[in-house]
Amino acid sequence: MKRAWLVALVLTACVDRPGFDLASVSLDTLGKTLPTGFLFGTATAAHQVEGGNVDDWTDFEMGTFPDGRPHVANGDQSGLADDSWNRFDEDLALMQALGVTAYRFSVEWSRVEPEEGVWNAQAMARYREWATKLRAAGIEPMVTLHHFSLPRWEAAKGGLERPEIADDLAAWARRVGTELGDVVDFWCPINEINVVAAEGWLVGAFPPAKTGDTATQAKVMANLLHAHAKMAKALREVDVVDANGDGHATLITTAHHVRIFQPATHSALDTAIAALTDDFVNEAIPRAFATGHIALTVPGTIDLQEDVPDLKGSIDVLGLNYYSRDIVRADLGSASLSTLTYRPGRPTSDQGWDLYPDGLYILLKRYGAYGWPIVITENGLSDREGTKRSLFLEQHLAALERAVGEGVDVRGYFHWSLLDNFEWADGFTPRFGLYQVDYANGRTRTPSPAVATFKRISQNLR
Ligand code: GCO
Repeated sequence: MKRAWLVALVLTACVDRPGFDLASVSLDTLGKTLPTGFLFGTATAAHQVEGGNVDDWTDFEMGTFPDGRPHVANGDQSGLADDSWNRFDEDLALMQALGVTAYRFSVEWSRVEPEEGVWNAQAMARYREWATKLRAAGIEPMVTLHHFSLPRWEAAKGGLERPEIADDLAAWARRVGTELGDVVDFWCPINEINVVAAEGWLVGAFPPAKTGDTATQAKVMANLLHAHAKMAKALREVDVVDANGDGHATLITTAHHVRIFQPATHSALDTAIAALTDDFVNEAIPRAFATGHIALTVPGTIDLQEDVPDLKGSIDVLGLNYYSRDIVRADLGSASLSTLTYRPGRPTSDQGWDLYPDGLYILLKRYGAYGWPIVITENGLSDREGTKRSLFLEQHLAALERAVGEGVDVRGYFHWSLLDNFEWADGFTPRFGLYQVDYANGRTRTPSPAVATFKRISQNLR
């Protein structure tokens, strides 16, 4: 017993170990050892910033849970959001002031295909204009094709629960790839397969707001993995123009949400459930990309096995979205088998998320072993006052640079986000922007202190 306790302690200590000395992070040198051409950018998603979108989220935002609570905190609706649809030039100028070399944004399916088979050429032309302007400004566009929202007509057919969603998303990818392929090389077919399934079918915080339906949660993940494989194939077929001349007409990534999971106690049960959670959330998806076999298992609740040979080789780059760490307490009565908490006394974001830069280092070292080049497709925090973002940025970049120094092939970092925006079920309260948006006053954009930090780091990059 005593020995087991000691082993657990040592293991936990290992997980915690690579603490780094903050004093050693210097803005004079931060980023200087990153590879030439490192993509240093920001990320957004259409429904969160554009404004004026009409999709399944629009309907969800107007709804309530059975107990009367609004689906979105404070009854917020995305509405005009940041009005970025009409302010691209202004936002591009903000990016230039930051010194970004890349920008990840999503193309909103409901805008371009508002009714099934009915295409809005003007909307597509606007996205084309954006990609063209970005490229002219020396900013590499990365385009996401599904970032949580679906056209109403697609949701009405059954949305992500239907296996046919894979073919519909592939047709969508084919269309966008055909239209934008000569100005876009870098594609992210689907954002956060694990999150969209968990929030929609386990937690119930996203449409269709189902809870504890782990069987459908797994099915949705599998449908989206099928979709990814088909979307990647379609993009590679239609996008044959190498827009930036780097030898790749297409680079396919994903935006995989990863977290650090640590057991709340040294008990065998907490330890086992933390390991299981880690495997399901963090590993199952990259493993499917690596092997062409989907294996989603949670003892007693989920058992889904499928061969999808086309998944193997369907990413060129592994994109990771990293935000925080969870402390896992076994809770065998709940559908996820666990309750997630945060360690007390830690620095946190406004939403209480543990700010844990070492986690980025740990995960980069781990995912580097798969052999794909890695891009951090999202990393950020809610910080309304703008007092923590600079340090957050410095610490996470230092963690990344340390992993690169130890041989991990990391090609880029995208900060979430360029602007404050509509944070899904949490509405407009959390503020993720490098630029703060004043929603009561013309949606004016004001630089947070981290803008200077970002710019400083960008000047260190080659
Ligand atoms: C996600 C999304 C983003 C979020 C961001 C902050 O991870 O949920 O990709 O749309 O806004 O992560 O929570």
